Amino acid sequence: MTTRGQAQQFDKALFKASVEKHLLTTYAKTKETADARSWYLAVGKALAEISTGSLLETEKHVAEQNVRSVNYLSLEFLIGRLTGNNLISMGLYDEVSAAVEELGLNLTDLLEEERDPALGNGGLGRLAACFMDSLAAQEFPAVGYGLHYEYGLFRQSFEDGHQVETPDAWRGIEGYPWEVVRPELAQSVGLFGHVETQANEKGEAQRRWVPAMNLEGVAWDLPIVGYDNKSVYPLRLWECRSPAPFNLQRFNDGDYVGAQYGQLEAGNVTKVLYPNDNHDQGKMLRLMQQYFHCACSVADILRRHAAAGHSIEDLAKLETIQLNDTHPTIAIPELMRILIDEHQLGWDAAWAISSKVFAYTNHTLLPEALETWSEKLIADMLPRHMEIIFEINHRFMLEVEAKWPGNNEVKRKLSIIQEGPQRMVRMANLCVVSTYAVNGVAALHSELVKRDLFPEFNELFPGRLQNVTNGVTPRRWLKFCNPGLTELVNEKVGKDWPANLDKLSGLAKFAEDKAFQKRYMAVKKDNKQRLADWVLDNMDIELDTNAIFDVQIKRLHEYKRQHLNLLHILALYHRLVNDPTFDMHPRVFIFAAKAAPGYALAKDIIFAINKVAEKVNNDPRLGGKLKVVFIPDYRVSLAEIIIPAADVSEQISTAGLEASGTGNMKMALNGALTVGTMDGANVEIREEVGDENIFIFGLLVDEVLKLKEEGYDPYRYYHADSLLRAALDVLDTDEFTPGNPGQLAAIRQNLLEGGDQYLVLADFADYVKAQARIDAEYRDQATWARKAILNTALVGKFSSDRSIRDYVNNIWKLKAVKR
Ligand code: AZC
Repeated sequence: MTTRGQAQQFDKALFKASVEKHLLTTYAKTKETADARSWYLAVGKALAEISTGSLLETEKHVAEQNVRSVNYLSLEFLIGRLTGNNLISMGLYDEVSAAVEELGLNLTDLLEEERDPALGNGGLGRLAACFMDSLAAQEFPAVGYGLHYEYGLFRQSFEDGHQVETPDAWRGIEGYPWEVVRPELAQSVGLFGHVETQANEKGEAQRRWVPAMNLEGVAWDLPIVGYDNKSVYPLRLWECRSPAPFNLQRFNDGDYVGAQYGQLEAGNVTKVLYPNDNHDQGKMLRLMQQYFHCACSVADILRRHAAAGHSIEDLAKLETIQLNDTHPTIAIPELMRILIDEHQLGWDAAWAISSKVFAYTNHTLLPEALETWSEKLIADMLPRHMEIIFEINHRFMLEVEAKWPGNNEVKRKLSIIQEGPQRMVRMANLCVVSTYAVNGVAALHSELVKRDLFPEFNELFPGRLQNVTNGVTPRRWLKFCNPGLTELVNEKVGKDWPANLDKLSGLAKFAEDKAFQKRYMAVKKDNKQRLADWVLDNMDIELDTNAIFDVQIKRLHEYKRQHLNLLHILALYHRLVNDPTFDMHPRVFIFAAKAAPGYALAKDIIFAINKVAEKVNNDPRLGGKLKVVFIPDYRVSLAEIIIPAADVSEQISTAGLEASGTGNMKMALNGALTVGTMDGANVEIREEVGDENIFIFGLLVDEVLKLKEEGYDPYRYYHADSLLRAALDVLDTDEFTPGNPGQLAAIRQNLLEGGDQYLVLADFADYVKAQARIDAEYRDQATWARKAILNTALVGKFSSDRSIRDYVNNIWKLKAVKR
């Protein structure tokens, strides 16, 4: 087979020499003193030598083509381990495996030495990583811009069932072998201070920001290696270094600065990733992170643009900036400031450029995740930006007045500034007003964005609000993580599906083929064994691979309803213990999830699942039919083991609240059947795989709204359903916390007295029914195999390559640059 990509130039002897050189000179180890970690580091460095070379060549090549690029701005990139994935993209997996074997090493073991770079919280950050992978795979010119956090998402362990958080120093002492520092790209970032008016060269009044202090932004590049091609794009992460010595004169001019500086000293701006998913906390240091990220990134984009010889007037022709949620919104006034104050463009000329540069992706309808910043905070930290935001809003309000004359209600609703005792800046409104495209992340979500979140904006700016359904990279989420299935698929549909996932549909014709069903299920069994081995080694729990592996892996959040899953487990437990006529196929319920450290109920739910697990896993009355496993420290590398082993994929959010979901796509691709609500991308997964091959339950979006409007009463369901009552009431006893009744009562209390905001009780009965269908259908292995195969075959749409093509064709308008 002829290999393309990086593999062409690979020379095994040279590579081995490079590994040995790095072992000695970079990591100061001899072959005798080297441990597995130093070998992994040396292999990583040797590979990074290749990718860094390609990165610089790609950068040069793209700049010479005078083509349009996308700049993906995100506070989070949850990339996961790079070594295995990059080997696959470089086409070097087998070659390097052979090379390290000659050095007396095992590649699989070496890969385990890599610590996940966990520079994101959940779906939004992982999506950014899949998108970078798909941009590089299809060679659409792109730069990813993020932050170089010293500590990624906290590491999670359990102490007596409670979540404990510890810092995640992902780079270790030696640093991360794949990254390379780019000192020549450093940027200076101002903060605080005041705004002056000066006369410019033409004698006009010109506003100018005089920051009170400056931060230094240092660029680190991680290579995003194009699959089976020679392009490598940068993921450029900004590290904040201690600011240059303080300007005492300015310090003495304004006393408020001193106060701010004290806070800054407390921590470097890029010290740590904020651990909130779908929740906005409004902390000053977070705003500083956001501005620091945007200022460095915008400056770097303008630097590239100028270095390629382009004029500022052509910026929107050559660059587009995608805002991953509102976290990088401050990039908008930052670009306006630079255009007006530094390039001395008039407002209209600046706006004409800026409003054609930015596009915005909305990832959530949850009100607690929609960012607002206090006007005062922005005005203190970024006084010129606040002026610009006011001006954008002023002009926008004139547009609203023209469209709806005299309608103050609509003005209040749409205004970027939210009035109140404390005026707040609504970042989502600023985005919708200032961008040329706004997209939701699944068809249903995008409809709700138009219908419920931004209906007037949709009227005012027809066509601006769009949909791009999310996707996942098939390289990491099938080829890399599931070698068994990959081999089977290669045999049936050929080897080019990782670059064209629609090819998987060729599997459908084997869905009824008994021999193929057997082989497909044997692969699943092997993957379940791999997970069972991991669980035995790390948690000392034995799992039966004949059981149904039922998986819910995602951040812990009430709207995702891990507690609905728990109530079902409690119902099964109740029936197994109390109803001699009840039988079920053995099932293992697998959870993995981190809870935001400040989210008390989410932590209560983790504790409850852990306590229930302790009891049921050791209860002889259950005859081994029920096991519950909460795997600690959920991360990308764990997902890579869990997902291929899943039989059932739990996607059970309250309808209307999960914008898309992407774990649902990964599990369907790996042959798990979804039990899910009509929410997010579940709706489109059902469309693709067919209603017979998915277990849909629960209230629809409009039924949820109607029920809430009518006045939802959780007690109605509690009184009407004895199984539900049993499941809830046991939480008030000491069944799972012997001697300590009431330790799990917060969940029951929240659902009953607390009003059950997420309608867990309303969906319980239908969920139990869907689960019973799963139990029945799994017993017929041929039927189950057929359905699982069809899931793999029919989810080609959910490749992030397709998502990126949707962005490219409908929003960014890029052309591929093939190297
Ligand atoms: C998530 C959504 O909750 C999830 O449904 C979606 O699949 C994912 O984004 C990618 O689009 N949102 C977040 O992680 N965070 C925020 C702030 O929305």
